[in-house]
Amino acid sequence: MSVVNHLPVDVDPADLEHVARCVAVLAGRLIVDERPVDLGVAQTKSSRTDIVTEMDSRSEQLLRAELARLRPDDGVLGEEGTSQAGSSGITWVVDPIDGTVNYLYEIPAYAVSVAACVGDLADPERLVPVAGAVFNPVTRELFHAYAGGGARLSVGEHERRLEVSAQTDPALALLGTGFGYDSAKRARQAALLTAVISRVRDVRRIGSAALDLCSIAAGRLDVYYESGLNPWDRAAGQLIVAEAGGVVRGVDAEPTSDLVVAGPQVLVEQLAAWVLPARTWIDPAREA
Ligand code: LIP
Repeated sequence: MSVVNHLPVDVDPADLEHVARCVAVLAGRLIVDERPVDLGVAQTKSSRTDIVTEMDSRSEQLLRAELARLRPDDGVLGEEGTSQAGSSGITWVVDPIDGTVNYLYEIPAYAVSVAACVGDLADPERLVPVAGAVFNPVTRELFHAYAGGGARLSVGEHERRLEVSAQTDPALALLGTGFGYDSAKRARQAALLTAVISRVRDVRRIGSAALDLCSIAAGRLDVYYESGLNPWDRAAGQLIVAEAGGVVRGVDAEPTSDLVVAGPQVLVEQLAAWVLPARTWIDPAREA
């Protein structure tokens, strides 16, 4: 059954996409235009390398305020701590700066990711996106989609429809992946990559899951996998891949923090067949 059937009756996903685009661009401009010259690390989270800057917090505050103004009955879940239930059946899942380490190092590969989702806020892993936008404020590329409406890339006045890669041969596939903030887990993720790297064309580590997924939707990467992603890292991007004709799965049918694999069906199934048996490398606690 299409996700559109889960939408509250009075909600048009195209309207939600419009809101996602507007607030993503607003927050994107903020993090570029108001970046302090001496930007530093404001605090750390799960490890010394899992950082938050003052602009992550300011971007999330702006997103929360704009969403409250435009959609007062909706809920919001944000990376920097916002978790607010709504009464409308729609929950916004936002990453105020996806690729925060790139932002700190001024590597122009970071984005604001905003997704309108249906589902239960108490079970964030299973929130289902119905509209979303990912904005890279440096390239000014705005990736966006709503359920059933297709995926697009807008840059200024120009807009084009997105379609995933037509590549079917894994040996010619450009693979995207990423690593977590826990050093022991990174070592296991690297071990897993050694089992895959000789079977693909080459590997790219962009540093933003939202931009990785949008690169899949645009055919700039052929296939992608990563473990350890949070709902805000992937919500908008996974809808944009699906609306560009790709598939996004996890260990089972649905993507979760355990694993996300995205791309054209053929490559996703092949990559999953390589990655899943190696799951114990990712998390020794898990049965193979
Ligand atoms: C990042 C993800 C990236 C992953 C990083 C980090 P953040 O999100 O987008 O794919 O490899 O470890 O999780 O922390 O910049 O929002």
